[in-house]
Amino acid sequence: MKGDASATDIINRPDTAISTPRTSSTTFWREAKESGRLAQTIIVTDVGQHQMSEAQYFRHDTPRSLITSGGLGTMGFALPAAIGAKFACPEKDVWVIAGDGGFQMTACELSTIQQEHIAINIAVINNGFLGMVRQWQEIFYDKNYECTPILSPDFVALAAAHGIAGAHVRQRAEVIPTVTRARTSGHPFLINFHVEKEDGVYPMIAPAPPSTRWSAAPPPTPSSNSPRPSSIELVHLHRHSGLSEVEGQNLRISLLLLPVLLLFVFAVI
Ligand SMILES: Cc1ncc(C[n+]2csc(CCOP(=O)(O)OP(=O)(O)O)c2C)c(N)n1
Ligand SMILES: [Mg+2]
Repeated sequence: MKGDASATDIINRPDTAISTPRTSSTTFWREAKESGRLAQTIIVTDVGQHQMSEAQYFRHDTPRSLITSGGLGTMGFALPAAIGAKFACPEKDVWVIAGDGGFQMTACELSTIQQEHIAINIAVINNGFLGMVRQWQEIFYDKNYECTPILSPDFVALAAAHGIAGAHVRQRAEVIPTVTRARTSGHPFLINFHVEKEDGVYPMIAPAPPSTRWSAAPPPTPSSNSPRPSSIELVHLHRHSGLSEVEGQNLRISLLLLPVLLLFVFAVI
């Protein structure tokens, strides 16, 4: 499964049995384009790997056609934001693209959708993980999958419990027909995309070293032979001396002014 996702030429690669977040995003875009609805499509994403896949593989040519909670975004954003988008632009096709984790944070809004007859389409990109965090655990924590595997309800059954139609998609070949079915239904529709579990989104930025480290002993004082401390080490020294960056700066200025002050005092005496 993992190897299957390593191919990056997803437009030309042969159709395989399993769908991935990337292939879903591309086929979403392709369906909208081929049906002539691309300029009339608004995508609203949640936060996570699916959000990155959408950003990379759904090509937005129309301004304001992507609503996303952005960096430091909040899981659960997509569904309520899509309701707002549909109210603002009732003539447009509004799609939610959410992860299985984030969707569960505001899934109660399915009631609002049904109550107010809001015909938005929902794509849950279901990888069985808090995928964005899982990817970090895979790469930086030796696959120690702590708290990231998640159990979800059957999202199609959940939608049905609200009176909303839905469908499962397990194979790439099913993506386009199901997306078309949802788009043309005229009612809210939920698609549960069962995608590859351990797909990754790249490029990603590795975590930087922390600017402060807790330590029992103060760091060694730099000698005249030792190289000039870096700005990060300077932050350490200030922190260990109990002074903030600004206080340290003020102290340095005061020490420079002290000899001038002493000279002035002696001159007066
Ligand atoms: C309310 C909230 N909690 C935690 C996070 C941190 N966070 C960012 S992405 C992510 C995982 C999202 O998982 P899922 O919704 O399944 O999307 P996937 O990454 O699997 O596509 C988490 C926990 C967040 N952004 N918002
Ligand atoms: Mg997920």
